[in-house]
Amino acid sequence: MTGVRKLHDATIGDLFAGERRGGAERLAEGATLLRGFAAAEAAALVAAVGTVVADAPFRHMVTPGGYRMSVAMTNCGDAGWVTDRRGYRYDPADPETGRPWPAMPVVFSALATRAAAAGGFPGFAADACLVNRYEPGSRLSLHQDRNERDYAQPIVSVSLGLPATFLFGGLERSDRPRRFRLESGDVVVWGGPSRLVFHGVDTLADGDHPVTGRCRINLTLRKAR
Ligand code: MD3
Ligand code: FE
Repeated sequence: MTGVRKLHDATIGDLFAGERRGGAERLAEGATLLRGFAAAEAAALVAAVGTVVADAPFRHMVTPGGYRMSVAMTNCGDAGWVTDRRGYRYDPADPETGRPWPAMPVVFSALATRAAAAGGFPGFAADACLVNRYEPGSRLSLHQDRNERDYAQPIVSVSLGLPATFLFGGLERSDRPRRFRLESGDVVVWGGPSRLVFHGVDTLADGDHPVTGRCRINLTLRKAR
């Protein structure tokens, strides 16, 4: 190795000291990006989404303000996140059918527990999973996740399929967001002081992915109640 290369590596190493540890990147206090953490399981996770969707199909929900969301959603687990003209909430039943949401696949809950532990939250047990499907042109505007009972519980998010630009803001809506590219198999754990930050997803670019085809799927695993 040349002296120049060694110097370069040492500089990069110093720049990221305290930020990267064994593939984990600390985005902010309590927020950890685990690049590729679910890559080996991506196909199995997408297959499990197929079993959920067979029972509770993707649908475009309406916001309390009357806007149709560009992201299609469904849920599994003990409760599902829903929105309609009456507001945002968790519901134990799918409002489209009146039936309970499908059970959470064990591949989801086991991954959430392992990822949360890697992000510094041992013993996490997700009881709800929101499944988001982004097609080209879909986006999720800046928001906070505030419908869960206990903000001490982290949220685990899993990206599958087409890459997206994630917007990671601050505790005020007006804080200018940082932008991160999230790829298939990336997992992010959001807890502690990062739990209530404003966040969103930029308009999805078109593409074709071997695991999902022309879309991105995001799983958000939560302890809702
Ligand atoms: C940061 N989903 O469903 S996951 C959502 O890619 C949501 O579908 C996005 O935001 C998606 O509510 C982003 C990343 C995420 C999820 C929850 C968070 C980031 C978060 C909660 C607090 C802070
Ligand atoms: Fe969110």
